[in-house]
Amino acid sequence: MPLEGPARIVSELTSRGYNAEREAVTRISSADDPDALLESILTELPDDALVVRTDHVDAALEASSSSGGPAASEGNEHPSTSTGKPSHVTDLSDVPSPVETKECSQEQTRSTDLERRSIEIDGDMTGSSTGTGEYEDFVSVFRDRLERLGSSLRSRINHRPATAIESMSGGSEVGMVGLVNDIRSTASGHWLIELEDATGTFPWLVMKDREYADLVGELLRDEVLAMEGTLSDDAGIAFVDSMHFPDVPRTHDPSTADRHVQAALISDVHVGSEEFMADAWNDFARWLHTEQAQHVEYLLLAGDMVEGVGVYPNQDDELDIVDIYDQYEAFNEYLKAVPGDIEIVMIPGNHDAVRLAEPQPGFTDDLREIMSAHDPQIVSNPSTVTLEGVSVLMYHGVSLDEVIAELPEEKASYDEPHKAMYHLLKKRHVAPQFGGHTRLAPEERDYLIIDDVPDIFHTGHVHKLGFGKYHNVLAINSGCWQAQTDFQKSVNIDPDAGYAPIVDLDTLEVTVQKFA
Ligand code: D5M
Ligand code: FE
Ligand code: ZN
Repeated sequence: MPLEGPARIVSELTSRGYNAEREAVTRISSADDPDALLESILTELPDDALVVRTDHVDAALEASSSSGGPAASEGNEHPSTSTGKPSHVTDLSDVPSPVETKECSQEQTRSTDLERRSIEIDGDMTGSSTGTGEYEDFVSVFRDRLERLGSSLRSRINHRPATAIESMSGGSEVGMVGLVNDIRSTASGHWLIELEDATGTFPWLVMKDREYADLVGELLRDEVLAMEGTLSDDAGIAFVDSMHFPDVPRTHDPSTADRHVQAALISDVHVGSEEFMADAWNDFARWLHTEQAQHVEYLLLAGDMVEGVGVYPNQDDELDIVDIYDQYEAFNEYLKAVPGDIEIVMIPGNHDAVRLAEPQPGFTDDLREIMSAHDPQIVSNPSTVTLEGVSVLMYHGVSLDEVIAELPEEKASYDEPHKAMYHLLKKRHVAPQFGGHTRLAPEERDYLIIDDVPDIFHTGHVHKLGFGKYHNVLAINSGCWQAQTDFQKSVNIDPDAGYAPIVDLDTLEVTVQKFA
């Protein structure tokens, strides 16, 4: 890697518990005697400082020139700093407390156009959960889903409520907007789909030789769609002529940033697991300090920060850190290795210490406090974060297991996770099917609906890297930082670990950096 100089400086700083601005690192590494300069900076650094900034470098340079001697002469007395060895940031002993770091990180600046940065959050339901777990809440969340997802469909077809269709005569042309209640194959190989709306249910038959038969394989229970067709002679069933999905319009024209700026989209760090890849993470963090990464100003983290406890049976056997709070403390240390002037936004996943049912609120205050060193924005799963005009729908991705299990291999597989994401975009819902892997928290409002078409859809969870475009929306599943677990070995999941997909926010192009 062409990072020798800056990478070594960063490594040295991290091993001593310091973070640094990229410009400061560049200046130190290009000094005549970087090691000596570094030592004099650290000597001069205020006790409470955790981030080495350019003004610290300037002050050290000035002090050495006004004292008449080169900084190098002081530095030589110090132990060598040029080991070049990767440092680990797990050593909690020499790193000051998170709270101090938080104050400090707020002062930092990255070298470039700070004032051009912007982050807006939409759909963060942290603190606004209304669910009581009662049956009525399920009724209201599904009613909200039908109402909101159905509204665009209702303007596209001539529709009738289920009860009105029941009283129409045989042979009539009909249309209905509803939730998929049931999908069954008939003895003769056709498909019977029961649609439900606020008034009742009605059965729709897809004949196996119709072009729409192939779409039946994509359907999930509880998704909202519209069907048009013809009533049978006895008016007891409708033969499907067409199906319509909420979908993303093909004409969707994504927004882009008006300068060259990048975001790293990652997930599934799994700190606390024996398989967490600390070296890969540290390499990634070091790379972020280099010139090659100078345009990376945002880091999005789509859940599973830590391994958690009791998430899966026998998970304890593979825990490196057994206490959940200790796991977050360690995760916080790993976050500190990321340059302080990169903006971080994160959502929880199924391994994190929040309720499993979705939407998942963005952590309680005690955990936020533990993770505060880098001052990340922590929002609910899912949430939409808009970076300089580019909207990114962040969702951890538990429903992808379901999409992959239910759909035929060629439509969704672990090898091409982005294609599974396409189906969620088509259904305009991040977790349509209720009652399987994905747990749904009953709320007054369905927070899992994809109301506005995002420019980027970012998920994780399945530990596979994959990206592609669906109707101009960039879908990225971001891999993980955890090597293969025993469970994954037993079911043949070969994770893509140690990759960081980097998105150009001005062009929505993706490059992938590998650190393992
Ligand atoms: O899950 C990572 C991937 O592995 C995701 O596709 C689920 C699957 N997985 C991992 N462990 C299990 C167990 N024990 N049962 C079922 N599925 C599993 P993550 O939740 O991010 O670890
Ligand atoms: Fe995970
Ligand atoms: Zn997960």
